Amino acid sequence: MPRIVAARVIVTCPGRNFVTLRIETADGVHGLGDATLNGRELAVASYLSDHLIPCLIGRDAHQIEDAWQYFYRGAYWRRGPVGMAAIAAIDTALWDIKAKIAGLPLYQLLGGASRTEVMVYGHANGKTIEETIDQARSYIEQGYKAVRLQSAVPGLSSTYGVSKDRLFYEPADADIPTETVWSTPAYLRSVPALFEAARDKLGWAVHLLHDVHHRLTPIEAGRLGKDLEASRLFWLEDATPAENQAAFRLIRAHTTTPLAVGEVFNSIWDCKQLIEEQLIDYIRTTVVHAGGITHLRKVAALADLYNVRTGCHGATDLSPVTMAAALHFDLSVPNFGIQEYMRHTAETDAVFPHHYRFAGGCMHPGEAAGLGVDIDEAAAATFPYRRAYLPVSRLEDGSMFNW
Ligand code: CS2
Ligand code: MG
Repeated sequence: MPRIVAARVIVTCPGRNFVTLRIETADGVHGLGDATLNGRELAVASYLSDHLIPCLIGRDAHQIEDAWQYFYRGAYWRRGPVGMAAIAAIDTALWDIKAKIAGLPLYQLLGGASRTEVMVYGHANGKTIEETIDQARSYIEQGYKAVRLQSAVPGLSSTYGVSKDRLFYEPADADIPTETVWSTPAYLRSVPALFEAARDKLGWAVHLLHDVHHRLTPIEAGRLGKDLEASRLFWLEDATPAENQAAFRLIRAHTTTPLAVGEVFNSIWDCKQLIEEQLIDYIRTTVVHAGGITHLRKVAALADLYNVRTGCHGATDLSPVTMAAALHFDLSVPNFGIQEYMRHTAETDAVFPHHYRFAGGCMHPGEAAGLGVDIDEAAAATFPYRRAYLPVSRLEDGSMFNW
């Protein structure tokens, strides 16, 4: 049996922080898992190094499900973003090892390919509606079939999803959280015009998406969904904070605009009601934040029973290890919807050489054994950790709000 003899956590910051777990077996096969939690990276690094790795050494690397159950039930304190990201990293690394030993690309161990390629969406954003649409046009020219649109809200000094840099959007931008100001009325006035103009300029063939990023009340979300119905969005994401899953009943009662939720979820329990009551259309849970491939497959299987499709999160704060694992999952899962793809920087790609490729609006994980991604530890060491927080958001009267 492939006994685990070593495991270590690699923290690197090629433009942004990433936390990677590397597990090695007695016969020299190694696997990688992403453990990055944006703004709280060192918490997961410690959870792995100080608490889980001592229990990993000596285990049979083939026993993936048992490892998952051991670290989930064995913690006593279950669920939560830190612990589940740590479990996710172990799970992903063990799947990488198992596939390498089998000499197969991971998707072959997940049931084989259910499609030839994975449709992805890119992020178009701008300071004006025109700038946003121009950037969307450039994505369409690159072959993207789906584009997310985020435009600056007039009157606000900054808006979620609108980057300073043209292509790489990284919100974790300061070593003490940046304070941003939010106005829901101004936002609600601006979004319908963005999508009316987008359909007018870009036509109806391209899938258009939008991320509300947890900013509305349920009734405001119902109103926005109704206002956007004529623009036929592919999805409206994170319309309202989802701790109260029942809140989506109200949104569902007011609009047929498809709803996507789940990037901040870390277990099936966070989305069980949303799925079983068909309150959403896409589940956004990801490999790195929802307990790894083993748990994500269970979320997808539940979703499949209720006509909910996958739409895995794929922002720049999820490392190329997650991107690779997600693409193997996406290629195989029966109820695939779409995959988010925010390109990493060249320095990140240099630290994480990988086989996945983009072409014609779609991606494929490649045919290398395992995940098809590695980490160049010498390159990683040249980018030391640098504390960086996501911003916080306040209303104009100073009340704390949702970023
Ligand atoms: C966003 C994320 O891509 C998305 O849908 O919600 O970029 C999110 O803001 C970041 O992952 C937070 O770290
Ligand atoms: Mg989002």
